[in-house]
Amino acid sequence: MKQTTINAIRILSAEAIQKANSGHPGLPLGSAPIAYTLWQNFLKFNNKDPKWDDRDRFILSAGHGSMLDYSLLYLYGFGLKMEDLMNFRQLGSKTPGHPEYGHTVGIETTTGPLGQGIANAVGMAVAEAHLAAKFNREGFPVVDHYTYALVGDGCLEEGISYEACSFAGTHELGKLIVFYDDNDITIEGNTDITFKEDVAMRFKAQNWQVLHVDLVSNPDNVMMIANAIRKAQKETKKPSIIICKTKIGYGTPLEGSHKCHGSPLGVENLQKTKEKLGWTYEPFTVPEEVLKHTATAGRRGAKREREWKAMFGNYEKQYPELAAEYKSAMKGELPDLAACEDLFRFEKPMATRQTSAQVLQKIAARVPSLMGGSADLAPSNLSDMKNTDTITYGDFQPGSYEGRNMHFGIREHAMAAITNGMQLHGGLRAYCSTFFIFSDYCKHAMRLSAPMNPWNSSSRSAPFPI
Ligand SMILES: Cc1ncc(C[n+]2csc(CCOP(=O)(O)OP(=O)(O)O)c2C)c(N)n1
Repeated sequence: MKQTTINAIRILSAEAIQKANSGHPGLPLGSAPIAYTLWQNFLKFNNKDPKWDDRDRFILSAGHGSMLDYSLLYLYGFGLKMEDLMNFRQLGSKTPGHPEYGHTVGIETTTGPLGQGIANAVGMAVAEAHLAAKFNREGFPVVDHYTYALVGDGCLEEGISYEACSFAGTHELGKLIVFYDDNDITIEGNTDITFKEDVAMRFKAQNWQVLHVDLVSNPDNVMMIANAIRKAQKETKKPSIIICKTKIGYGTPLEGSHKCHGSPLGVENLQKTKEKLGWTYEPFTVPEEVLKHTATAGRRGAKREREWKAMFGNYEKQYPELAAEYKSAMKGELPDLAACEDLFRFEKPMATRQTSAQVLQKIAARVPSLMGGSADLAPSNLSDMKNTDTITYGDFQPGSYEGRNMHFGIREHAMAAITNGMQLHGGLRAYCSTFFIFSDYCKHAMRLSAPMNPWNSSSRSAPFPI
């Protein structure tokens, strides 16, 4: 069933794009075996409870390949129906051109602007590491999951990925695993015209584990992908990038060409693709055996959630206060800050950064899930949380992930997108700061946080309002 399921991902994606007469078939066709291996064998999820706290996160950073996401969400039972795939890119459908958080069940963040997703993934891995350090106790791995992201050449060309990946390597985020769909093609042609760097050396220099899988010489070799994922999981002190050599538009007459990056294949080429892949089913039809096969992954996840809940029940008995704090944090609960009469009470007129610092300290003391920092300007922005002049809430660093003060480094763009990822993960109230003038570097990530609105706890408790 392995091969038929990989081809189901490919054909569903290509058919939906053809029907919409718009979309990006190249990425789903080339990276289907990567997505299949991950979702079928590794990704921890319960499709009946898609917001289970301890699920693995999967982020399609190359958001233009959205049909990959939608085919997976259909096949792995997240509630998308075949007619949703048939309505790809139609107004009001659950399958918009790029994946949107809060709109389609199972989408962890809004992607499309290249590079944002990988930085969001770094933020989710930060959140996981912090919450694990804070809440896990011997025998109780309450927070214990991976963050996976799939990036293309575009994400790695974007400056934000240098910032975010440098941060991730420096902070030794070992549970972050990135797949690089290395197909040498972007919109204007071969990456040779603009992107020749040695990506492996770049990531090694940033303190990542670098792994390779050659899917051009070994098409659809699930075993090789699975081995790489296992190695990535074993490395706990470094994030991992699995550089997967792939062919854009695999199986089509246009494979390897930028012509299949962002246009439907065309009726004739779609037919030829089906013939090459041995796909004999009616349009928008998936054989029953494929759905039975993918359902096994759903059952595995449901079992893992049951086990997790049983473990959490015991944790609650042994650590009632910690468990209560965990539950409150995951629900995004806040104390009634408006009722804190002294919140905006100051003894004398002060510079705004000083009043801001005073308010921050008061909120930090009342909101234990508050976590954040600055892009190397904390002493000027006064954005560190301190509970006395000498004792702080600690720094988020390797070996002290329970620290609440972050040092983002001079990386404003990634800082804002990492903060989005931290908040999207759940369990935190994330903030970041810099001088107003430098906030221009944050704008793209700030723009994305506006429609996602993960800071709004009512949208979090009813996660998929649309
Ligand atoms: C910030 C940003 N700039 C430009 C684009 C437009 N765009 C969409 S896809 C793409 C090329 C991406 O190439 P790659 O990541 O290699 O994807 P593939 O060709 O493998 O599908 C570009 C430039 C974008 N989505 N985001």
